[in-house]
Amino acid sequence: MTPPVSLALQARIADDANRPFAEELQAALAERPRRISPKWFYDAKGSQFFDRICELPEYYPTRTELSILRSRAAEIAHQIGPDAEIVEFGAGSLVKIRLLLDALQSPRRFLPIDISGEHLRGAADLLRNDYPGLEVTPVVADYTRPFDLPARLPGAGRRVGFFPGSTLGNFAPDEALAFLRQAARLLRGGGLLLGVDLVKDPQLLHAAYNDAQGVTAAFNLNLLARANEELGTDFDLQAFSHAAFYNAPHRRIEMHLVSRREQVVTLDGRHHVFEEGETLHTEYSHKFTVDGLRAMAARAGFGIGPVWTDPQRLFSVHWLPAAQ
Ligand code: AVI
Repeated sequence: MTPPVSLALQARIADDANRPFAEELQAALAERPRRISPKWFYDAKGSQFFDRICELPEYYPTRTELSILRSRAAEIAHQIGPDAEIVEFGAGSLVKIRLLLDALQSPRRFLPIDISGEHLRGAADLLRNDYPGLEVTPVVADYTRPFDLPARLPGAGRRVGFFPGSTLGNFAPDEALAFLRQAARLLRGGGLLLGVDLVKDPQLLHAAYNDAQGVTAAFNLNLLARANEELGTDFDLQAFSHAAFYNAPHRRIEMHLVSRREQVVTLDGRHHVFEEGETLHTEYSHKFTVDGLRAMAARAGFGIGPVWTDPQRLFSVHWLPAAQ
């Protein structure tokens, strides 16, 4: 016999894997203004949408950062030095880490950190095959919370963090500072290679988050589809629309899901009323100035190293030495 929907639903929410998402969404729907962490974008479908975003003509950050890493690889490798241990925050783009590894002199170890063990294992296996001399040590952890790294390898060079893609911009300012403070502690005596998007013409920014093909809209709305699938919510996807705009005083793109009409959404038996025009805020994407980023890094305990940008100064890659 098929169990009643409410029982099936309770079973799904009670499922340990779904509980953190259910708890955070419940809290987000109850607060005003409503805000949920962008980390919930990245289920398998969301990650595919993000890969497509990175290829869009309007979305300049990925290709611009890649061009900087390619053209400045030798200078970056010089800062890092030989026999380094590279710590990547997030099991990110294999293209970017390969660019770095290919430029480095005898890198000793690669430590990707990700909350998803599955994601990590995939990234680790692919790299092990192609870099036989490199030790790959995946670390399953939420890098936005306190955690520790395995002890350094005897005789290894600097421990260097790699945080590309302007993911730092997705944190709220206090979260970004907390992340940098933790990175400075973990990378003592080494440094952080950090890619961040720069403040620019708001029209360019607007286009990057409102692409003509609607991929960013689908990425945003997928959060609701994921909730329906995993948590049994009853979001009507037709009744919400994607909104992304540049908030100039805060130097950030804000993404929201806007209710197109008055409606009620139910999660685990709790009803949440959306008025027409009410939003669920899903993402910040902060844009930085070089000086602003350096000031924040200094507050977190980093020194100031070289910064590399593209000729149009769309994006920046920073070398931030970490004190001993
Ligand atoms: C992952 N992150 C840096 C992207 C960004 O630009 O903030 C996520 C994204 N959101 C919409 N488009 C891309």
